[in-house]
Amino acid sequence: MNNTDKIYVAGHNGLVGSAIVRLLKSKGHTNILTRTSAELDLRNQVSVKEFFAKEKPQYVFMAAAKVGGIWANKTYPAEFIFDNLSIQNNVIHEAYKNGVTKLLFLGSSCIYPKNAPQPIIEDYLLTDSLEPTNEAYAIAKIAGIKMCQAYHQQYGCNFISVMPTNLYGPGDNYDLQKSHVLPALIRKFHEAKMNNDEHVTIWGTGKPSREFLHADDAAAACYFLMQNYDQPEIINIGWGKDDTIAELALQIKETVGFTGKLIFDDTKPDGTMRKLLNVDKLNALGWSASINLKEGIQNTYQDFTSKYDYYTSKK
Ligand code: GFB
Repeated sequence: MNNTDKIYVAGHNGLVGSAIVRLLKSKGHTNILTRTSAELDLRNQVSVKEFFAKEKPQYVFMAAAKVGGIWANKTYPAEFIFDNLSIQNNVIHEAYKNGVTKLLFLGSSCIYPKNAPQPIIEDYLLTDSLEPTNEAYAIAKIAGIKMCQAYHQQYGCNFISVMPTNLYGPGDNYDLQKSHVLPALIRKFHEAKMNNDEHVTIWGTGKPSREFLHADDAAAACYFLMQNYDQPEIINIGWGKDDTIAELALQIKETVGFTGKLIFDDTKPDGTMRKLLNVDKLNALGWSASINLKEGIQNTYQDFTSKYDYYTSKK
């Protein structure tokens, strides 16, 4: 990828897409193509077709997706499957039609079976049933992987698929219902501290574990793989360490400076008990993560406080 090559970052306002744009700019790339969802609805086949025909990007980071935490996935499965299938069908197909040199498709660790042996290697894809709370989203992502592989097999397209673990960082969604656990807990602890509340409620038992990777690390891995990985087989992106939700809550509590108690609401779903990725394949290529969870939480908390007025005005 040369600095003047035209690079389309689909989903540039999202958590990973915005991190990819920051990274590309810092590396000196000057021809970055972006469109907001208001400017280009990626679910609309005709609009995507016209966009690719006019702009002819050479590289595509496919980071556009409808995403959300456990509650959003469980509550809106139809939207998760329809929006994601439509977005990826349109972008991947038009990338092929318009001769894109290389496309990187972002999947998710939830594509693996609910009870996969840990840490999860890439070969476990489609070996058992999925976690029910996010089955619709996972099926869409699996379809995206298979589509990239089919276009590689039939048309020779260099379309790769990467599977990041649970991501967080600046630019995350801090909505209390629809977000993922880390941004939700940052907000809950912050508001509890401001209101002098006695406790914060954590969904589920606190026993499930998650591997949390900072979005800047995820973007760095995507950038590295765009330049160093040309295989149709999927590749995991993570850092090889996980924490229980209870441990995460304690770390966020400390960073925010909340002094009250934690209450676990076991009427809320735990989801998958563990989904730690095996990242041997990525490490062997020469890339590993560098932002530890403590540093990442501090950095994300700063991002949240800088946007707090925006979030409370939407309440
Ligand atoms: O991050 P999260 O929503 O998604 O939840 P998943 C992770 C764990 O944190 C679950 C618990 O066990 C939740 O019950 N949790 C505790 C909370 N308190 C909260 C809270 O206030 N908010 C949230 N959201 N969770 C998603 C999938 O699964 O992960 C997606 O639904 C995707 O498809 C994404 O794969 C990466 O890790 O369970």
